[in-house]
Amino acid sequence: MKLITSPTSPFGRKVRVVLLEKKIPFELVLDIPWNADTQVGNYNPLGKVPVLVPKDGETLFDSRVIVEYLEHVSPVGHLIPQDPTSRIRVRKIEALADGITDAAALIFVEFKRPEAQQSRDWMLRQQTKVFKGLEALSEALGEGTLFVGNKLTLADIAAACCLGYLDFRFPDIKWRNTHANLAAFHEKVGSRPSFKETVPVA
Ligand code: GSF
Repeated sequence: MKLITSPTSPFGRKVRVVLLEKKIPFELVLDIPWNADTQVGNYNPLGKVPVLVPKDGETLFDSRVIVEYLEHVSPVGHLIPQDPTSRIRVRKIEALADGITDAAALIFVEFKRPEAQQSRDWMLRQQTKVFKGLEALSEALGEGTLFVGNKLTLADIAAACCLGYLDFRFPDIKWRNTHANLAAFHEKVGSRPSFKETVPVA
């Protein structure tokens, strides 16, 4: 199967980490959807990465649909628990982490527009989501070392990709100073080979 993503996409990173953790072989196709020569629109009408192209079967997007699919095709290293309560909790943490990432990505895109066209109100609105989201993420982790149970889950992967993205695009957000538990979590999960191999590069 082929994974189409950009080298910096936090959502693409989430899928790459899942593929690596589940030891599913894949071909990485790098495509930056903002570039004029992008082919992403041929696979996803929304023009966004990541996109998964299985050997046989339908092309899939977005990252949440892709990880659900990967969980079905490979029984190796389950990342979404079977038990409904834990499963919903994992997916909720994923939604929270993805939501923070989305808000941060929107700020980054807004920054790239000419200064006169940038909306301060819009950026502040997104910034509030990032800060409130981080508080909620920290509260959800509490004193634990992982988000749900004592085995790596999709919740941990999404959260670590989110924190890694903040480090990459917004090093001035000193989230480690305000959320020591997230710092310890990121240090531990980020040291896994799947995370080291997928660190975003500009
Ligand atoms: C978000 C994908 C996304 O925003 C998912 O896959 O989970 N909900 C989706 N992709 C961005 C790149 S990034 O920030 O990861 C993207 O492809 N943007 C191009 C555009 O035209 O918006």
